[in-house]
Amino acid sequence: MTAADGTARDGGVRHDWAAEEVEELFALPFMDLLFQAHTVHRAHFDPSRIQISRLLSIKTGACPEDCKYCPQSAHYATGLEKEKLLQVEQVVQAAAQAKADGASRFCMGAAWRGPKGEDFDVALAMVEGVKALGLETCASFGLLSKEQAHRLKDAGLDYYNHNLDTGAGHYGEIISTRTYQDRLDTLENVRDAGLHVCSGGIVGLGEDTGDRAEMLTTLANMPKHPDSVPINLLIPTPGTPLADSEAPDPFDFVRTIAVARIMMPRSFVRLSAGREGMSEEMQALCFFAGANSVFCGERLLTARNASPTSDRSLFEKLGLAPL
Ligand code: SAM
Ligand code: DTB
Ligand code: SF4
Repeated sequence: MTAADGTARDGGVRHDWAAEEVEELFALPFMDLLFQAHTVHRAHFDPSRIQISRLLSIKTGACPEDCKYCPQSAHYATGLEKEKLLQVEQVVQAAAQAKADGASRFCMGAAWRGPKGEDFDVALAMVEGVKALGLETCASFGLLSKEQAHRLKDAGLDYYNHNLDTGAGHYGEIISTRTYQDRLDTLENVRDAGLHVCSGGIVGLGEDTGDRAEMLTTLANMPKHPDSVPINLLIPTPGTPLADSEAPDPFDFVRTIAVARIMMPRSFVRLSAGREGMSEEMQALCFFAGANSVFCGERLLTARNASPTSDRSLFEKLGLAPL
């Protein structure tokens, strides 16, 4: 929709961000940026509630893709024990436990370029089984065709996670086995099938502020903002090309959350991978900046997550309750 001032808005939500304007947000004095982000956050959300998802790797390791950050890529010797596709009952059991632990959404990830053959039928049965427990369902299975997106929707899938990972200009430094356009096409297929979109990226891939601004601009200028925007902090994994990459400045990470919140005011912004190594104060700053979703549970897909005990204690101290 085009507003009277010529900008593309939908009920106050913009889809016409210019990269320079976004870089200006990143360049604001830290306190001004946080104040603005928190104000936007309060206008759209109860700042004391967070959405909690639980992850499970349904198929681990031996992935044909060469994403330079990933412990599961077959291109790098990360020492990860690869596993066959789990059985439907194992996944449904894990989902029931996640529900008992307070998760509202169960996200199944697979180390695939995209789903294929019989494995896809099994994955569809997993979605059906998890949905039947009354949980929201999410899948992260890689590239999807239009038909696959529709089949997932029909099986009861609510959300599909597929990240842009970084800005288009930096992308070629990180992945060579699939293009940026492949990712955008998958997101279009997901959106067109009526699934909720979960898409974000990683901070710490050697990108600069311009690359971060470019990624957020691409996300916010989509026909509809992703419902969920995961911002991952790189978990450096020995054996991957990014194992020794320099950790980003923590305040730059918080800035990325804040800018995402301002640009996509109605989306859930997820403080995603990397919480395990973050202080409580750093996490609190991220929540203040507008993050209102996390993954809980001992593990993410293969990496350790913040422990459930430390999460319980942190959420209590901050007065944060699950949605
Ligand atoms: N194979 C599917 C794909 O790539 O779409 C789904 C699983 S993949 C592990 C999902 C996302 O996890 C990636 O897009 C990336 O953003 C994130 N991720 C993977 N390894 C990571 C790491 N070491 N640190 C932070 N995020 C990571
Ligand atoms: C997302 O953005 N982060 C999650 C989920 N989507 C699938 C995955 C994080 C993976 C971290 C590394 C690992 O556990 O292997
Ligand atoms: Fe495979 Fe996904 Fe890891 Fe890339 S991020 S190597 S596609 S599991």
